[in-house]
Amino acid sequence: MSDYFKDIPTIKYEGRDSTNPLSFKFYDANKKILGKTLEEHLRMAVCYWHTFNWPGGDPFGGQTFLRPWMESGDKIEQAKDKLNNAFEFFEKLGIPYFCFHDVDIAPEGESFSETEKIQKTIVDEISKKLETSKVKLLWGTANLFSHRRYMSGAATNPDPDVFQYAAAQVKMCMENTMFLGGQNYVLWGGREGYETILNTNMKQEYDQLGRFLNMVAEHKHKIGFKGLLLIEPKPHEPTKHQYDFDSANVFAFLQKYGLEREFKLNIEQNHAILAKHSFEHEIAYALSNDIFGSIDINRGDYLVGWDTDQFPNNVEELVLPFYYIFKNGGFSSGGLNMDAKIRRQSIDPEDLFYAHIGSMDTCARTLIAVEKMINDGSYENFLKQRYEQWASEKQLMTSMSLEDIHKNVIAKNINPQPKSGRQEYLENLINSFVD
Ligand code: XUL
Ligand code: CO
Repeated sequence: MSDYFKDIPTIKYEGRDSTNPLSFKFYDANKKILGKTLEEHLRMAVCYWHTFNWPGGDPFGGQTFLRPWMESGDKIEQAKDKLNNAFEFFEKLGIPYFCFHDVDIAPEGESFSETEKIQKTIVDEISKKLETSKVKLLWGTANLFSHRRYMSGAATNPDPDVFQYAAAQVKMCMENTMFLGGQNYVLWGGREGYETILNTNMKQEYDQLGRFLNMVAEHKHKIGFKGLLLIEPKPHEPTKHQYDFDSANVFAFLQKYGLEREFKLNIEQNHAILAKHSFEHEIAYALSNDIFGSIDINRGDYLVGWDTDQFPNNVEELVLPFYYIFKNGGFSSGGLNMDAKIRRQSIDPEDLFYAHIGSMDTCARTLIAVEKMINDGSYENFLKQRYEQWASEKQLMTSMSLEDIHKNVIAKNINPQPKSGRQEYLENLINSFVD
C-alpha cells in the first residue's frame, strides 16, 4: 500500500497572518458564526472523482498525474490503495464529508452482478474506515454517463435495456449510500439530453426520465432512506441539449411528473454560469420554490465556455450565493461539495492540499462576511423597503380585475414616478462586508 500524502502534515488553523501555505487562514472549524460552528454550517465535502480519479488529461493530452493507485496492477487492490490514501487526505485536511460516484470507488466487472460484488467489497472497506474516522458521506451518486453503454442516454436511451441497466445501478448505489450513512443521494443526468433532434423523440425521452425518477423516489421510500434526493441541473456538456438545463427547467419537469415534493436541487456554480445565469440566481430561484437542497462549489473560467471545475477562490463571487443560503437558515442535509479539480500542471500531492485549503478558507471568509451582512440588516431593509407598498395593495394580488384597476388608475390619477434601483450603492454596501 502506498502512502502518497506522507510528507504532508495535518492542516491546522493558524490565522490570517500565518505564512504557512499548508495552514488555514480563515477556516477555524470551531469558530461560531450565526449560532453554529463554521464546520456545522459549511458541511464541506471532498469530491472523490476529481481529487482521486481524475488523471489530469485534456482534449490534447492524457494523464499528467502519477498517483500510485493509477499505475498498472490489480484493479481491486488499487481501489483499496486509493481509499486508504483518500482517508488519509480527509483526516489531514480535517474535512467533515466526502462524496462519490459508484465507479470512482471501484472498477466495473464483466457483468452487472460482478460489478455489484466488487462495489460491495469496497463499500465494506469504506464502512470499516467510517467506524474509526470523523469523516461522513455527504452524498453518493451513480455514474450513468462515462461507460459507452450510456452514449445515447441512461434513463432517456432509446434502448430499454440501457434504461434497465441504469435503474439497477441506481438501486445498488442508493442502497450502498444508505448503508454508508450517506445524507443525500444525487442524480446528475450527464447523458440525459440529445445531440440532434434528427434522431430524437423528445416526448418519449422526457417520459422515460419522468418514470425513472418516479421509481427512484418510490425506492427511496421503500428502503426508508431519509436523505434528500437531489437533481443537479446543467445546460450543456456532455450533450448539446440537456433535459435538466437549469433550476427553472428542472422545477417545471418535476411538476409535470408529480415529483416536486420528492426532489430538491444540487446547484453547481459552473453549471449556473454555463446556463448564462449567476450562481445566486439559481440558488434564489430554488429557494423561492422550496427546492433548494445542496451545492457543488467550483468556478468556471470566464474566458472559456466549458466546465473547467476550478476550486473557488473568490470571496466577492460567493457573498450573494451564501447570503441567500444562510439568510434562509443554511443547509439541512445538503452541504457544500467541492466539485473541483486542480489544473493539469499541479502534479504534486501538496497541490491537492493547497486547492482544498484555499477553497475552505474562501468559504469560511465568505461566511464571516455574510454573518456581518445579515447582522447589519441594511441590505435586507433595502429590499423590504423596495417592495413595502405591496403590503397596502394586497387586493391587486387577489380580488381586483383589469377593469377595476383601469377605473382606479383614472379615478386616482395614478401616474407612477420612477425610483432609483441603487445598484452601485448596493454593490458598495456588499463590498463593505468583505474583509
Ligand atoms: C458534472 C458534475 C458531476 C456531478 C455528479 O459536471 O458536476 O460531477 O456533480 O455526477
Ligand atoms: Co457537480
